[in-house]
Amino acid sequence: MFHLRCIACGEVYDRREVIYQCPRCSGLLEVVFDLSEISVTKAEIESRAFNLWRYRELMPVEDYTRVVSLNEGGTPLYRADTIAEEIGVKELYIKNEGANPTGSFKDRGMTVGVTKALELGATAVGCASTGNTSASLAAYAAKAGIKCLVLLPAGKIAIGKLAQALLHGAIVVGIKANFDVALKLVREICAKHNIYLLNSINPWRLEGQKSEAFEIADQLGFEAPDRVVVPVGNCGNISAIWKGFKEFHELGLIDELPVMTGIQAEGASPLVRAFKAGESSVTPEPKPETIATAIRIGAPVNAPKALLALKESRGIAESVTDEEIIEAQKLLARKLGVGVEPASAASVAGLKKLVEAGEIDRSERIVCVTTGHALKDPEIIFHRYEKPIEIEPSIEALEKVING
Ligand code: AN7
Repeated sequence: MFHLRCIACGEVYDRREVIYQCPRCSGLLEVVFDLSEISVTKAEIESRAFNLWRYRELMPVEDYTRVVSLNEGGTPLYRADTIAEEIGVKELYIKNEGANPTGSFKDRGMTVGVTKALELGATAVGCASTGNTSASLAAYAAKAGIKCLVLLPAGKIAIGKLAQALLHGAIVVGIKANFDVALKLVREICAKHNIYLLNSINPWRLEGQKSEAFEIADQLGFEAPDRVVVPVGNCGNISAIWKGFKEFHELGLIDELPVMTGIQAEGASPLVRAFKAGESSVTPEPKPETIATAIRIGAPVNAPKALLALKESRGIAESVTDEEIIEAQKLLARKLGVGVEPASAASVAGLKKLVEAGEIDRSERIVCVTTGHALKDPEIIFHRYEKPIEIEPSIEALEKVING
């Protein structure tokens, strides 16, 4: 079975308690499985459909036949030889999370999170979001038939994500402030009005996201890569992926653990600064800024978990500029045929920077996670890339174009 435990003071709590932080010390909570009770084999896993529920023994739900699912997970792991050559590493893979039902890795969290919401008797769910969380929660709440409230930093949401939240019928509220302020506000309203909170402070949600690690290992033939590179905002995903690798390792499903590498945008990089200064907590950035709006976060709530993941895996953290992000987005789009939103490209941008700086061994086997689909943010493409060419409808005019 499984229960909740505080990562700071170690206090344990029953899985049926509706809590998001340790009631005693306010520390972050994590879900702990009794792994000695779990005996799933590689063959059993391989006999199942390739989606998140392939790893059902490690998913903390009461009855997996009754989960709220849109068939999330099962995303492609592309071998990216052309990009590997460009960056100068031996073996590179792209784990394309944009291939999830609503176009981001958040769906992995929401299938578990919304299932838990129902199990705990919730009739409404809520979140603050830089976009993808709201798009995903809106869709899963619709599937579950419950109400959904999303708070967004007004004017700072990529248009595709905003459209999704509206499309799926959530109550969409723009807050005239940044994400960090919206998160504070939603936590208050959720507590006051019995709305189940599904930001990544919610430990159940991260359980779904740890399946990224299971899949990467599975797709590499039950082996961990040397390194996993992850874009970082609120610090939930990198923590979840690390937890997934640790559980597979403890169960004997993989022999090695990867090194975790977190990448933030330069204008929103509190984790990177804390990591480089060797600090055990982050100092919030009051005015986070980057074109990668998904990771425009100054006060990451899961920073203690991410710092632990970096420490335990002997990992590193680095920041990249908006220009480097666009360059990496172009590389993925034009050398691999994979369209990702800017935040996602941060992983590849960070890898390139770290390889050039000599901080990553070129002989490693590396997986970069790309977290969200390019269509989430079409505006950035219109602003940063070539414009379409308009001509009169004649062969002569067309020939002029193709002849450059
Ligand atoms: C594409 O949707 O925080 O470090 O509210 O959308 O776990 O926060 C999004 C985060 C990376 C960072 N890539 O993950 C939200 C939100 C994409 C994202 C991240 C996000 P975390």
